[in-house]
Amino acid sequence: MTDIIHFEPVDRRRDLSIKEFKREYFYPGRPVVIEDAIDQWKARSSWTFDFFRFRFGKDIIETYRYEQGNYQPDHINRLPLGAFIDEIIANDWDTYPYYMRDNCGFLLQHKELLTDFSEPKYFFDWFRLLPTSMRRPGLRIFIGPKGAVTNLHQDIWGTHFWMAQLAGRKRWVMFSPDQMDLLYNNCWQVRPDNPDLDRFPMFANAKGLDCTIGPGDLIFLPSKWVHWVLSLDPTISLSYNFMGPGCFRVCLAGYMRDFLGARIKRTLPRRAASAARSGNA
Ligand SMILES: O=C(O)CCC(=O)C(=O)O
Ligand SMILES: [Fe+2]
Repeated sequence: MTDIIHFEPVDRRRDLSIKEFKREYFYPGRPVVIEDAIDQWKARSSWTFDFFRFRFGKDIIETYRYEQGNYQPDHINRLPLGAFIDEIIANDWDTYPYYMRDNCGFLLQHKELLTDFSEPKYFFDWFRLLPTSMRRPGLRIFIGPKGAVTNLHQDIWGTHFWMAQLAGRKRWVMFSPDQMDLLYNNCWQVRPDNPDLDRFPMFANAKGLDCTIGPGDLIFLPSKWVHWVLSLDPTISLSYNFMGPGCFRVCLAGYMRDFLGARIKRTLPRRAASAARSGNA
């Protein structure tokens, strides 16, 4: 497909020192693709479709269906991972619009996989400074067919983000937060590869960055950058959202709101039930 709008390429770097990363990308809030950051990972060569199919093929996983331009929250398909991998190799998005996305349970169930990779040296997650009971699982696996799409969005709580690409290629288009108005407040219906300029005319003036990541690449996306992702092949990726300089306050506030909200939701019915039992209700 020929794009209507031209985007600037994201920097691709090798031999990037931590100091250079911080000075050129992390502190100024610029995305970058680092080509050699995960060369030492075992997962870099071992996490193939066959590996997941043979080792974990019987695991029941959840996949999300993309319909009418978005993921439908109540449209979840549960099936064995092996059968899912067979489907995504044989089909593409038009015939099989299902994506195993944001999956954090898989790595919790298979802790042996945690030794296949390590946190890239560029990052340190400040969530790790919270008490253990308040931490959240941050690592997520994505497996999907060619054509799988993630609509335009910003990441949760304004976190920074990295993704390691292990199989297949993904196209990323991203916009700095100051482009928000031209993105119609990061409206999920804006498709950067084929925008409907009758509906979203201001998008024609949005300045975006563009890259394709393939096996072995690591992409860093700073807090609040708006992004859209398209799988160009069947893909396997590992991602992590983290807190750090530049997003500490907004991130902690969002996180605490959700964390405390969930706690209150869990405890209130228990309190009401025990008050009712003791006749205080
Ligand atoms: O790889 C993808 O499809 C989307 C990743 C992403 O944007 C996210 O996890 O927030
Ligand atoms: Fe995202």
